[in-house]
Amino acid sequence: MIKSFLILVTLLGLTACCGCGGQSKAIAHKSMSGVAAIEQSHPLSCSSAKVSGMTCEACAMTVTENLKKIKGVKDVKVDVPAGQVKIYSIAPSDVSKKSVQSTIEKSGYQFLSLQSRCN
Ligand SMILES: [Cu+2]
Repeated sequence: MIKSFLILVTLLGLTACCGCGGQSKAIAHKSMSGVAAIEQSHPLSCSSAKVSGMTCEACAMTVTENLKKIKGVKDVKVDVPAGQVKIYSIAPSDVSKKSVQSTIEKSGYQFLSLQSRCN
């Protein structure tokens, strides 16, 4: 009884961590399917950032939306548990450490590192 109550509190806490409420999940799912829509005929370059502080899909949504404002960035894929953010852009030079770092930090999370490849 006590255990299930704690789990419920944990779930509620995670859902509400950005103050986005219950709708954030549906929105996040929409953006995730967008990754699959990347044009296969014209491969995008992928950069990978390590980010600390993201805890739920609303965090992922915030980071995704803000990174997409960087010129040349076509898509963003966030792995919340891994703290990894994949940034897909037309050219590798579209994604600079400076722009990614300031965007992550303005979004309210901690920027750790940026790699110019995803694997
Ligand atoms: Cu969150």
